[in-house]
Amino acid sequence: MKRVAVTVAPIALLVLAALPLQAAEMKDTPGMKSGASKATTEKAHKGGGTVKGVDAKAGKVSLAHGPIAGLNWPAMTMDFQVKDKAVLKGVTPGQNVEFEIVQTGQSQFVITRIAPAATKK
Ligand SMILES: [Cu+2]
Repeated sequence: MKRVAVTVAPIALLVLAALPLQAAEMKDTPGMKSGASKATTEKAHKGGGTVKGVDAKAGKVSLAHGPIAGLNWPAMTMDFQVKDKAVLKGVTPGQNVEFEIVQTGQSQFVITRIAPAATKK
């Protein structure tokens, strides 16, 4: 019994010693950045769509958005609350936009950034 314990311990130490090294490697790898913040609820999900309506006073925008992979959302039209009403400045119905959504609670989302899509003028 004792022999088993003695042989297992050094292996466990080796594994523990290797973990910080792996973490450091991942940090330096380009393209791993988004994966690093996956666990946080503050992660911003990027989407694109068309503005259907704007309520600047209420800080709301209605968007016909495309699928949002990060949230497993299909394309749909829905209303969003914006985090800061200032981001709605210059946003008008009919505009093609790119935006970022952050989840603030269960089934609660706010738009943190919305701007005209970088396409045709
Ligand atoms: Cu939606």
